[in-house]
Amino acid sequence: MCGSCGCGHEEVHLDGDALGDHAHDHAHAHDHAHDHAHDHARASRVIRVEHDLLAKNDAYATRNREWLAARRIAAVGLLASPGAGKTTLLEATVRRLGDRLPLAVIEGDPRTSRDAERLRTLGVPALQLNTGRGCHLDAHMVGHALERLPPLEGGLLFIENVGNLICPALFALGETRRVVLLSVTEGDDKPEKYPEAVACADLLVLSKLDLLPHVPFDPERCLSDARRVRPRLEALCLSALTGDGMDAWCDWLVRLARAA
Ligand SMILES: Nc1nc2c(ncn2[C@@H]2O[C@H](COP(=O)(O)OP(=O)(O)OP(=O)(O)O)[C@@H](O)[C@H]2O)c(=O)[nH]1
Ligand SMILES: [Zn+2]
Ligand SMILES: [Zn+2]
Ligand SMILES: [Zn+2]
Repeated sequence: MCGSCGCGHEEVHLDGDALGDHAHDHAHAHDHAHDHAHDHARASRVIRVEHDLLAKNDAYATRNREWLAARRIAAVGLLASPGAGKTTLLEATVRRLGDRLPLAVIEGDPRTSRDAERLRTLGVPALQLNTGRGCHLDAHMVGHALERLPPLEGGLLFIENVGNLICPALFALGETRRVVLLSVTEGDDKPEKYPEAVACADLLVLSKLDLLPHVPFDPERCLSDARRVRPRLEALCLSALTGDGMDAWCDWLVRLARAA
């Protein structure tokens, strides 16, 4: 995880503003040490730092969860490898649900605002977090983004994590539900290789279903491997491109928003 992989938070930006040494006038008062593990000399110290880092993150995640619950906002965290189709799925979702529910998006990418811009083009409020060399969003960054959200009572917030199936799995963001996306072009062995990504998910989405005839990918194998990691994991197959499976996805989202 990032305590040992060395990915830093010094370069984090929210819609272009540096978060690294910002003033502390935000709602969720916190100290701003921005812990990092620089001491790799002893494994026990690294483990302790990782533990502290995750405990601190969990505290921020709890605050985010409470903030969202107080406003009846259902937040959906999207976790997947780079290019799995997260933003394309969000674009297709906004086209289908934009008239039915208040929607907003927090985008996470190392660089660029491209994903947020793609969604803003569709008229949905979208904030862009840039993590620089950091390989995941954390609850503190997301807390700052929440403060900039327009009113979203009773609506749905999507949080697209940085494309990565490892570190994002460890950092709760305060989401109501987590969705892991695996595209059929990635190979059906990902649940076995990345069990943490499956273990932290409430729903598995197999994306790019339209490409299934062209690639060796066994959905049954993928699903049964995933359910060995997380028994009774819900799953959907869809193509954001053709619209196949999008109704079931949107129904799942609407049910979630109604329950918030
Ligand atoms: N055939 C097909 N291509 C898709 C589908 N969804 C996304 N793509 C393509 O996959 C590529 C990556 O899509 P994105 O939505 O940008 O992927 P992402 O997961 O948001 O990528 P990052 O944010 O960079 O991690 C693009 O070329 C999309 O057009 C799909 O359902 N079918
Ligand atoms: Zn990392
Ligand atoms: Zn802060
Ligand atoms: Zn994206």
